[in-house]
Amino acid sequence: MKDAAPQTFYLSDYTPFGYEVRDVALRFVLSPSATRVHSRITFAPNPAASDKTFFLHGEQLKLIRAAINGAEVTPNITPEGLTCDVPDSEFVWEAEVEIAPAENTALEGLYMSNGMYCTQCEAEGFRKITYYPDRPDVMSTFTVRIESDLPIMLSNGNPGETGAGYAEWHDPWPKPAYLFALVAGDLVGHADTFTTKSGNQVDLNIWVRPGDEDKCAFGMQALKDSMKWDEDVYGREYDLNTFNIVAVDDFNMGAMENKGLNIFNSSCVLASPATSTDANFERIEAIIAHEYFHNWTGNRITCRDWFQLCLKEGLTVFRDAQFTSDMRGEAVKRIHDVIELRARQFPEDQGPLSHPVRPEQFQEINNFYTATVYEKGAEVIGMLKRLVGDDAYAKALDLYFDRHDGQACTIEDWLTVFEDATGRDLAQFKRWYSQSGTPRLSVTDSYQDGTYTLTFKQSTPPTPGQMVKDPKVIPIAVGLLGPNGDEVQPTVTLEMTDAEQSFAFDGLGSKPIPSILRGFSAPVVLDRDTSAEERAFLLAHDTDPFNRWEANRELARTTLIAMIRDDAAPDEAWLEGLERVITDTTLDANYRALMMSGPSQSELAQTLHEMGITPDPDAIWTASDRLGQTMAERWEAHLPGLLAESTVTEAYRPDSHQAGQRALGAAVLALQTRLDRGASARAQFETADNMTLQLSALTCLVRSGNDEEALSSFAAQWKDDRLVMDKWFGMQIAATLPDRAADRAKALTEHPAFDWKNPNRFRAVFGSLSMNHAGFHRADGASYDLLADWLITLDDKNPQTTARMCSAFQTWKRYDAGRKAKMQAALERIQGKDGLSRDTAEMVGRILS
Ligand code: 0A1
Ligand code: ZN
Repeated sequence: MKDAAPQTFYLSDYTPFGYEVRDVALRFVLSPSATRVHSRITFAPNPAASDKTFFLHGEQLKLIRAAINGAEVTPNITPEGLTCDVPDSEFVWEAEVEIAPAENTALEGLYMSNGMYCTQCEAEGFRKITYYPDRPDVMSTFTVRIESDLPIMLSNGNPGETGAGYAEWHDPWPKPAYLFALVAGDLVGHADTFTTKSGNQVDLNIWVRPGDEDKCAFGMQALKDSMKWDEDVYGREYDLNTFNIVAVDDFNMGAMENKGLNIFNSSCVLASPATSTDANFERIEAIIAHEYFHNWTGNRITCRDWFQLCLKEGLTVFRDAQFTSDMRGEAVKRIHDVIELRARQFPEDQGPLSHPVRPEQFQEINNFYTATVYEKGAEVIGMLKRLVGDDAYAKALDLYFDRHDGQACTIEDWLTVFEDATGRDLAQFKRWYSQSGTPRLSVTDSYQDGTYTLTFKQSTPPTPGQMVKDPKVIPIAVGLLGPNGDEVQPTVTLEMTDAEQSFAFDGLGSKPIPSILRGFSAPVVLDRDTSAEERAFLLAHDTDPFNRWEANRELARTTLIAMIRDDAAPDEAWLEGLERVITDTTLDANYRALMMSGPSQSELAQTLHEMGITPDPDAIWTASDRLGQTMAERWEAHLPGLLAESTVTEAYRPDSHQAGQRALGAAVLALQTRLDRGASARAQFETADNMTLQLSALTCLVRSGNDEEALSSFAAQWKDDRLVMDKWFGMQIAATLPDRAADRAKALTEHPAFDWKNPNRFRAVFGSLSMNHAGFHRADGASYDLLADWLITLDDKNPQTTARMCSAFQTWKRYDAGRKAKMQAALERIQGKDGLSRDTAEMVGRILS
């Protein structure tokens, strides 16, 4: 109900809870529409708190009874929770509540998915299960008893007694309620074991619906690799005798790190060569690692309050990126991450949703699980590591674990650890956590008498609520190349702290060519007036693989912008340089594939916007298409050879070597399809024995517009596999010609398999529509209207997913007046909906502001 003004929460208002929780015992008697939850909680006054109000969160609960020290009490109940008079020394609170998991479509709290009971408590879902101080700084041990006639009943911690119709669990590690989990269903387990470095044997299990057993082996290996990696690299060992993963089909996010019982969106754990692409395998491996790594960075050390979300998420994303880098190669991982950062975080940071890595206010915390908190949060840690060096980073992390194990911490605690471990003052560095916006870094150079000087200027444009920005500490990794391509200055990290600052390099024989921001050493936009020759030189010679790729990307971007603005021809010299790279068989295939992929259409829109130019989605599409056609025609003679070279002859393996070959093959096939009217793609589609090849061929056919037959045969083959059908729904919208996207999406919403309450299916259709840049921005506003209609429908059932998907409109202000007005009208229509959720209201309000 959209009644009173929604409450805003502020970081500066933090106060500790008046009571400590000594122990929690829960008993669940499961039933779809009337589950009973009995709680028995020992509270004691918290000596560190002055406010002794006894407030327990609780939403949508039916209180059956409550007692204190065995005597019945009648608390004062509001829609948000309850208050009650309590003794001033330790006491036992008991409550019995009733909830209806089958009616819970928001997928927060205890809900049902295909007959299975499942929970999602982060951030504030536990309050929909029972009355509790649902805040991360209240930590306790939990004992759980589940009663039902389902064969598998799981909760956190170690298994206890099990008998007919019940199972007990005990988690000895104090945790906040957001890490609570319960699962019950008819599940099959894929079991294994892992022996920790100190010799403890851990039972591992991946629990899935019957029929999915053959899709667990990869996830299990990823889990074991993650456990070993965290021991080897961070010295962190697992701390229970059981570790369970459960796959669930209805889930709002990717996965959740509940202590000892990780719950995964099935799309993020189930994998098989026939049904998953190489990209799926890599993502699954990374998410399994991410959730596992949370055991230390998130669970053992958690957040004091939700403003500190980046404390666990930034660090855990950073750790999972290190893991993927070790498993699959550093350069390619870094390039992938930067592409993602620019595609998702930069638009957020430069638009109406911009917020600091550590936000200082929110209405609905679920709206802050963002690319800024996660990915920019990880970039901030990468910068910190680069500034202090690897050894100091390792020392600081050891100190962090020693000092804060078992605590709920803040960013101040985190930075103090680094200050204590290194003697550095991080006061200025802390601005990365408090100031939003993407800094712009401009650079000029000069050379005289053997001294080369780089002069940098930094500035950050204003963002909502933050008009003035102070200079940040920016680590700028730089190397210098001599005219013959030799590296005359290996990578050094310049530490920029002022608004404008110069750095000199002495003793050079001639003017060098600089390679700046190597490895993308800071999340900034680098402005440098560089000649195409210099970029071409870096494309040919840079010893830093990231910057070599970046030089190519810049050349592609410059060419595309000239094509868009002036209808120019693609740059010949660049295409020649790129041809040398893609035909260089000494280079990694993955890397060559990345070189072949130019900036996406939305990235070009972003660049134009940064240049102060209104992006025209149709012109961007036309230029991108024309460039593809030029490449295809120009490289026609190379394509068959490249296709042959990228053909994998061994049995399918989802490793980076084979994945690289297939990625190169897909890039080449896209060009070949432009020349042979889809003959090669059709042949590959028909003979493919793995999803990567099948889907890349189908994508080419969809892009060519000649796809009806292939789409129906794919659907006929995979109609019973929901995860593959998500791909089918999504790819035919994402890859189709722009003028067909909205109609296709509309038609697919009428397909019998369009189960819109399932977030994966909803996202497959509408996430893909918003990714088809020119299709989403169809000038008549058809896509905007369709998305708005469906967001209005979904909001009643699932506010969280609705709110997240509103971000498709976050860039509305950058477009022309016609499109802008249509997007504004769509947003206002959502905003005007009766009974709009708090989640969606906050998002739309911020986007429109
Ligand atoms: N902590 C999880 C992500 C997550 C966040 C919120 C959720 O429900 C609102 C679910 C999952 C992670 O970082 O993986
Ligand atoms: Zn996480």
